Amino acid sequence: MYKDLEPATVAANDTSRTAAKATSLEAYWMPFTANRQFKHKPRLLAKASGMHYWTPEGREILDACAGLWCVNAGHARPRIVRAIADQAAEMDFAPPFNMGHPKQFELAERLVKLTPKGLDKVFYTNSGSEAVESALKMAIAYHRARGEGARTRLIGRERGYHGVNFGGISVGGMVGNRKTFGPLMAGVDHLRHTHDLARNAFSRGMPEHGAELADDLERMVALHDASTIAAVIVEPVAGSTGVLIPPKGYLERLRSICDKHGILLIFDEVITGFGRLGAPFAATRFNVTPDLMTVAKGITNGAVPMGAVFAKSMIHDVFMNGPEHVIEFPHGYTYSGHPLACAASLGTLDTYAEEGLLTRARQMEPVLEQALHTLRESPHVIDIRNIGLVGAIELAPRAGESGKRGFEAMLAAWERGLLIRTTGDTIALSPPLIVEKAHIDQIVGTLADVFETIA
Ligand code: PXG
Repeated sequence: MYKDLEPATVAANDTSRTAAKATSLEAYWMPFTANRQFKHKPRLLAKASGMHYWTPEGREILDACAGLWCVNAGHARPRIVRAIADQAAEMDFAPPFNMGHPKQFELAERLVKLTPKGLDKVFYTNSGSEAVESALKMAIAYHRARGEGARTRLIGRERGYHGVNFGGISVGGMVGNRKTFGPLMAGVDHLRHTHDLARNAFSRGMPEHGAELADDLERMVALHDASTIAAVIVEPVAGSTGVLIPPKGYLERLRSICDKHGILLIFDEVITGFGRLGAPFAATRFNVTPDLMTVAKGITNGAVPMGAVFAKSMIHDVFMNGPEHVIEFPHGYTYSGHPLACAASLGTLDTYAEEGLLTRARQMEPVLEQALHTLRESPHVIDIRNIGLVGAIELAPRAGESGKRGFEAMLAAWERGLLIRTTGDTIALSPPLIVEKAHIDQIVGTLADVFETIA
């Protein structure tokens, strides 16, 4: 037996490692972070349970953003922890190509019971970005397999976020994520975004105005011809660009224009999936079913990286053609359907089911809405919007320093024991779905104080 397989030795080694001298922050190049600012004044999280994080010094931090929109059931939930630990001991890895393991199939069956009718097939990935790339490839390959190989164009939307890979930033509409990386993918166009403060400021739930913006898709068809368009991808509620809630009637209109022209509709539900809006998916809540749906984050409660694409059977079935020994869809990842991710997801679905978490946001929505809108008269606030357990407070940008006020609000909240997420000058709130009224009051009370404090 190898020495390092003796449990006692492993534990001893691990302890000596973590007890090593204070670590330098220099080697780690951090993602989507102002590295120099962080390293001057680090913000470290060392422990988490339920609604809270703790810093290495033991300071308690209320988590108002579910980690990063992912820890929907709260932190360190026992069923999930146990599922991961047991799986790691039982089987750490199995090759996903040409081989399967039982939990991949069990999970797939469980997942498609939650999705809107018709989305009956699931393809695993390891992140939201990979789910988006996989869905875009499926859309193009689907049309090709049906003999419409000219349908390759992809339509995204301004202020959309679809992860950071080349397909995702190409259909995405975040200038900062696009401008640095050259010409991106060819053959992409964008609908206008739906954010309209002039008409919709301080809306509660879905805004009244803007359904007609879906008609942009008709303009795209007029410009490019439907025979060249494979798919449209949108977030039902745009998260990363500041919580942009679809105007009443918008998604229905987009769906019907897609149907009219044979264009696939992709919902990117990486944020909206798994209960965030008070229903299993935004598609469920809004009663609009896409042809492909991407998810990640809440699929494992953030505990192990995982993403997925749900596809309508009619899409999947088009691929199931030709000689049986031939790979139908040449795409996948070493870690597709990783055993630890599948186990974590099964534990997550159990937790969601036992605690009614996939619909709880609907009950808590009025509580969050009522509390958030009390901030309307606070300094700097130019809009407040909310749906399900998502809220946003938009602050006026400081002249010539767009995003600085938002960043300072995040730092001030951190000092007061509150973790929030900001994008530009908008604060996005997405607490774990186990949140109670007292937590919401703490979040809003702290923010009121923050707004009084920052310049
Ligand atoms: N699509 C959507 C709609 C997302 O929100 C991704 C794809 C990419 O997922 P991965 O797992 O590759 O990161 C996301 C990710 C924020 C924030 O501050 C949001 C995300 C990621 C990082 C920050 O709002 N969402």
